[in-house]
Amino acid sequence: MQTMYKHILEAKKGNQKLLAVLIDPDKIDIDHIPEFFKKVHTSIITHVFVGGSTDAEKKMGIVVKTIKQNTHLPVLIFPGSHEQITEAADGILFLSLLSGRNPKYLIEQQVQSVEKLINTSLEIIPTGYILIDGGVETAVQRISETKPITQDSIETIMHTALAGQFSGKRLIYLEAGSGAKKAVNTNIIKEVSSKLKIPLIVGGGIRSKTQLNAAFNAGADLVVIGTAFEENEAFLLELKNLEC
Ligand code: 1GP
Repeated sequence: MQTMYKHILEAKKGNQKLLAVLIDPDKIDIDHIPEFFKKVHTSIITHVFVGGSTDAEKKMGIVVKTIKQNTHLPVLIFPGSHEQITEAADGILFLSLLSGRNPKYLIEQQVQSVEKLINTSLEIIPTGYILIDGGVETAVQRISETKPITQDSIETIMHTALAGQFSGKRLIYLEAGSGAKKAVNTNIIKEVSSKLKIPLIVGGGIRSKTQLNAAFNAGADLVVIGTAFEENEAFLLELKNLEC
C-alpha cells in the first residue's frame, strides 16, 4: 500500500505544505539523535530523509534504526547509492538522475538495488531527480560525474521534469545540491509546478524562513533542508509555523 505517497498527494491536493529534514549519515553523531529529534518534534517538519552522496563509515543502517526509535515521522531513504538501502526505513525515494546523462545514475544503480528491494517492505517511490546549478560544485555533481542544469535554462528544467512525469515518476525533485550558495530560483519552481501534475520537491541551499516560504509560495509541495539544521539547530525551533 502506497501510504506515504498517498499522504503526499493528499497534502498537495489540500495545499498543505510539507517539510523534510535531511540527515546525512556521514555528518550526524548517533548519540545526538534523541536530542536532535526533540527539536525536530517542536517544528513543522513532516518527513525525515536520510542519505548522502557517500556513506563513508557505512552508518546508514544504524542511523536509520536510531532515528526510527526516536520519531514517529515517516523516514525515507534518499540514497546516494544502492549500498545505502536499509530495511529499517519506511520508504525509499527511488531516484533517477534525469538531469545527467550518466547511465550509472539513470539505471545501473537502480538495477543493483533490486536484490535488496525485491522482497522489501519499504514503500518505493519513483522519483525524477534534477540537479540544478547552486553556485558551487556539489557532492552529487562530483560523484555522479554529471553537470547540473543552469538556473537560466528554465525550459530545459521544465521539459526534464515533465519527461520524468511522462515516464511514470511519482515525484520530481529539483536539487540545487547540499550546501548550495543559490537555492533553486522561484521562477523555476513556478514554471515547473504550474506544468507538473505530480508533487514537486525542492531542496538545496535553503537557510531561512523567508526562502522556505518563497519556495512554498512558488509551488513546492515538499521542501528539504539539511545543512541549515546541521549548522544551527535553533533554526528548527524557529519553524513552529510558516509565518515569517
Ligand atoms: C540536499 O536538497 C538537500 O540533497 C538539502 O540541501 O543541505 O543545502 O539544505 P541543504
